[in-house]
Amino acid sequence: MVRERVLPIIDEAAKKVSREEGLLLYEDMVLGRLFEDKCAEMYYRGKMFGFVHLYSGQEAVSTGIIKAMRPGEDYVSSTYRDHVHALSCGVTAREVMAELFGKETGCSKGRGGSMHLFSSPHNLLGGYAFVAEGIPVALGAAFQCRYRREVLGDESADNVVACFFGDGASNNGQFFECLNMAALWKLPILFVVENNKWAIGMDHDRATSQPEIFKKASVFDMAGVEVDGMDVLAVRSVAREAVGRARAGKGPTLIEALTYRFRGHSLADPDELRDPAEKEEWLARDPIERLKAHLNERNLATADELKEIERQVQATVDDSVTFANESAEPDPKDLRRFIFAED
Ligand SMILES: Cc1ncc(C[n+]2csc(CCOP(=O)(O)OP(=O)(O)O)c2C)c(N)n1
Ligand SMILES: [Mg+2]
Repeated sequence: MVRERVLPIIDEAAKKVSREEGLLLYEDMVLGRLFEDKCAEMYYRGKMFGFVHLYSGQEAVSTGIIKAMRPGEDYVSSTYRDHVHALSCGVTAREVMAELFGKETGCSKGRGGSMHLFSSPHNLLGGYAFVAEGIPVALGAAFQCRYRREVLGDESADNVVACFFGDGASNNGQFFECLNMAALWKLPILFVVENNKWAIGMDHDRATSQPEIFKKASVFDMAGVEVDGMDVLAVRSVAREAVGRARAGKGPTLIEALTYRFRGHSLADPDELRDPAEKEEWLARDPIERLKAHLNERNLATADELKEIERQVQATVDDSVTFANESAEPDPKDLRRFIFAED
């Protein structure tokens, strides 16, 4: 058996969820999973170009954090593993699938593809292909929120930023520089490390002197918490606290979510390096199954109701493929557009 870290137990009161909220969290995670299952199918059918990195297994992190924020007002930055973050932000399945197909109707007008999903209306600051590249971008967004509120006197600028990145990124210099500035200026930002134990084929424990990433917050005098990233209610609970702290002007939080990707690093990775016993142990902790059991046990939803949500989500995903297929390619005459902002 693979030895895993023991996580603090979140008390039941903090995990309490209403039926309405529970169904919303369930739907968002199922959307992420079914959308990406379809991505794999479409990638192997040759519909997508370049690398495609799936998030399957990690859905509780995206859903738990983003659904604790204000959609469209708060900001989110991502990595190349960005499809599910975009969906949680409310970017439609149609716009994400069309982007993956390189179509004009995609959220980045077909210019970005899988690793570069952007959406200004959703305050999605982008997916970034370079490891840790999104961290300074998110820091800048957090800085402008504080600047607008305190220097320009805009009381409404109480927005919060969630910055997602991986365990591998936490060994990059930008991580440390940005944590320092965020703590120094008490910026409204959540640094969310999705510790899925691997950076391509590099075992996290072999790559860093202190594998418990949340502890790195303490040297910046910043709050740092670890959480079970396979439990959406636990993630939501720490996210709410961190969002509250950020919005109240009390500064950033480093959240380390322990999670696992169920597939290879990208769809081009045969995934032969990870121990099958480790994979099995984490597959048994599937966050979707976990929430399903929670809702069933507390009589918040029946199995049939959850099945109906899955059916509707599948229809949304299928529709996104039809939409992407039928959408036009970008026009070559527009090749130079959208590089810089247009009036
Ligand atoms: C600056 C930089 N160095 C190296 C790479 C190559 N690379 C792509 S993904 C990756 C691993 C990152 O792992 P992690 O941050 O844990 O994220 P995960 O893929 O596990 O979500 C590396 C090294 C890159 N994209 N950018
Ligand atoms: Mg990783």
